[in-house]
Amino acid sequence: MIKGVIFDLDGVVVDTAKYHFLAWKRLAEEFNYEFTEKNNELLKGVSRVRSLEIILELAGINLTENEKSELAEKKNNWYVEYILKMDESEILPGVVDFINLCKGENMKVALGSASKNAELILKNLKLLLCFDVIVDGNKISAAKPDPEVFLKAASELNLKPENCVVFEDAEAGVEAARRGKFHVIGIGSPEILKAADYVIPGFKGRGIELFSEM
Ligand code: B16
Ligand code: MG
Repeated sequence: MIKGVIFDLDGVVVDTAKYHFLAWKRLAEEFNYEFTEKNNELLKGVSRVRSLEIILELAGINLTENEKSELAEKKNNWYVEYILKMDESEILPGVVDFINLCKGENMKVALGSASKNAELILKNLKLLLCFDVIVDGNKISAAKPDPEVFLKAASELNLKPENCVVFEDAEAGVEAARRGKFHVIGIGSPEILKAADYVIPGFKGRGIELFSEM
C-alpha cells in the first residue's frame, strides 16, 4: 500500500536542466569545448562535481581537485543567476494538482533531489511548504544512483521504501530508487527509463490510479 510519494526536482517538478545546460555551456566555452544539448542528457540527476568530471572527460582535460572546485563554483554562480529569475509559471503542468491529490488521500510527500540549490528553487516557485520533508544534495554524501537520497526521505517520513513511490526523470534516479527497493514511476521516455515500473510523459490529468497496481 502506498503511503508516501517522493518527487525528484529537476525534470519532475520543474525543468531546471535548461539552466544547468546554459551554465555548463558557458563554462565549457572557457576551455573551447562545444557542449551540446545531447551531452547535457548525461548530466541529468548527476551531482554537480560528477557533472563537471563528465564534461572534462568529454573535452579530454585533466585538472586538480582545487581547479575542479573553482570551476564548479563558477558554474554554480551562473546557474544561481538563472534560477533566481524563476517563478511559479515554470512549475511543470499538473504536478501541484497531483501533490494535492496525494495529500487528500493522507499520503506524505517528500522531495528527493541531488541539487544543493533545491530549497532556493522551491522558495522561488513558492513550493517550500508543499513538502513534508525535503532531502537535497546538502543532506547526502552519496549521489544517485546510490539510493541514499530516497532512503533518507523515506526514513524522515517514517515510511518503508516498499510503501513509497519515487517519481524520477533520470536514469541514475530510477536506478537509485530501484536499488533502495522503492516503487518508481518514470517521467519522460520509456526507452531511457526502462527500469521504472511505468513511465508517463507528465502529471497532467493523472490521479492516484497510478498507484492501483502497487
Ligand atoms: P546543483 P535532481 C539534479 O537535480 C540535476 O538533474 C543535475 O543536472 C544537477 O547536476 C544536480 O541536481 C546537482 O545540482 O548543481 O544545483 O547542486 O534531478 O536530482 O533534482
Ligand atoms: Mg531529475
